[in-house]
Amino acid sequence: MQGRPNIIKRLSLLISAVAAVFIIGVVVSRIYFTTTTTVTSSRATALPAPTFNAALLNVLIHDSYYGDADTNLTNPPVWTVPANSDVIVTIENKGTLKHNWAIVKKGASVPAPYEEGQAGNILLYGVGMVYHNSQTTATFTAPEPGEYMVICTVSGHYPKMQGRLIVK
Ligand SMILES: [Cu+2]
Repeated sequence: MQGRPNIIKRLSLLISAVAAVFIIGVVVSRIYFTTTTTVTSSRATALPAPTFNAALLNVLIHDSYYGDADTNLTNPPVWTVPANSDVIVTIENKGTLKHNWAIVKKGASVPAPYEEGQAGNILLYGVGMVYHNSQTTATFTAPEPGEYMVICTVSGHYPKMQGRLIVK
């Protein structure tokens, strides 16, 4: 029975220690929060501006040519983008047929007329099919500087349907 008062004594000591820590914590946090409200932004350092070199391209499609006139064969439309840019291309198909916009690898020869899927390895990038009366947006990284042929890969649309992409 002699240990009992000891335990009570220790418990009360422990409780008062916890209470003291709690009270000190409240006081310290009050001081801390009231004094930190006056912090100024003079030490904020400016971050370097993000480098995102975006280029926008708008491509208009009719049956079956790019741009405003059915003269792609003699006067192909030219789209120019800066080197090392992230190109956001928006393609609007105002025709009644499906079309697309595909970049041909530099130096590759395109069979004329081109049949869909033919010589598939000649293509560098394609936006996929754009159906009639619809619009699609795609992104690609500009290939190395130079001039590229752009074709519609729907069977028989090339060579009537073509343009040029210039990266410089
Ligand atoms: Cu087409």
